[in-house]
Amino acid sequence: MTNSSPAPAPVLPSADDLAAYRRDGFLVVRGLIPSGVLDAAERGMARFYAGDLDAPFPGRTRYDDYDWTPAHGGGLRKNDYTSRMVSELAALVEFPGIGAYAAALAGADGIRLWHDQLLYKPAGLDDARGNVGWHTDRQYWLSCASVEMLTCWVPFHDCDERVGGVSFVAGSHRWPQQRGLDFFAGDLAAQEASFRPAGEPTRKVVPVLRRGDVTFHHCRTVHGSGPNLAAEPRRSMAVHLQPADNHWVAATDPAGEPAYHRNDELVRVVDGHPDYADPRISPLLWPTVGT
Ligand SMILES: O=C(O)CCC(=O)C(=O)O
Repeated sequence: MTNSSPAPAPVLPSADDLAAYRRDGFLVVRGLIPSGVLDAAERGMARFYAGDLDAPFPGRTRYDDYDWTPAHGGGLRKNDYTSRMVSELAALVEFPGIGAYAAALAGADGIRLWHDQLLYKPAGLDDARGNVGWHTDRQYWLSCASVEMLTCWVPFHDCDERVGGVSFVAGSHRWPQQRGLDFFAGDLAAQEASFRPAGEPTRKVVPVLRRGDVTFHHCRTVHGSGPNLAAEPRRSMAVHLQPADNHWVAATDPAGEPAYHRNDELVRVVDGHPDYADPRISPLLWPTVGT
């Protein structure tokens, strides 16, 4: 006879949470991630920067085209797919509470990882080098059939505006897609002049988060973040998520070019198209095996 007790049932959104997510395009969830998972993620982040990888990533080197490398110096560090290389970061993105909560918000039967983004904002940077420009995630995911993709943003510590926490434009997931949005644009104030539809107020919210809290945001929600004025670097992981039935579609970007995502080159090809259900890149996070 084994002594193991079943894993606790994951926390799920209440009816009020679902209504708030649908109204605002983002939601704060308190206490979702246990401190042990965050402690391990901190170690995993340090191991990634030290080049201490558990697995060479299929189809790419440690750094990708848009990734931070030491040659970029002291600005924002953004590194994608790190959970496929470092086990502690895999444990964070695969923490069942994330996938279960996301499935409920997206109204999906299952949730797969789309990809992760490890983000490090150096301390005391009061210029644009640490900023994340206003953008939507959807603008980078046009080859995805699903318009209910979402992101769980996980800070590894307490986080607020002073630390350069993420700012969400409430209700912007219902706006038509705007021009002038760009993750890599540093001048947030200049961007703001262009992305707001005529007559729409801009209500920016930077949630105050305690360690263990996360936010979820819809893929069409405009968001960005300002400088980290605190004494410690801001450390976090964006876990980008897809409903399990998401699949590749032929689409064009605003410039009329075929829509492309880096996943298209990394996942296996099935019937001549990228398979966004390739478990090496996009494992099923919810339901977990045995659920
Ligand atoms: O970490 C940030 O400031 C921005 C993160 C982001 O763009 C995202 O989670 O989609």
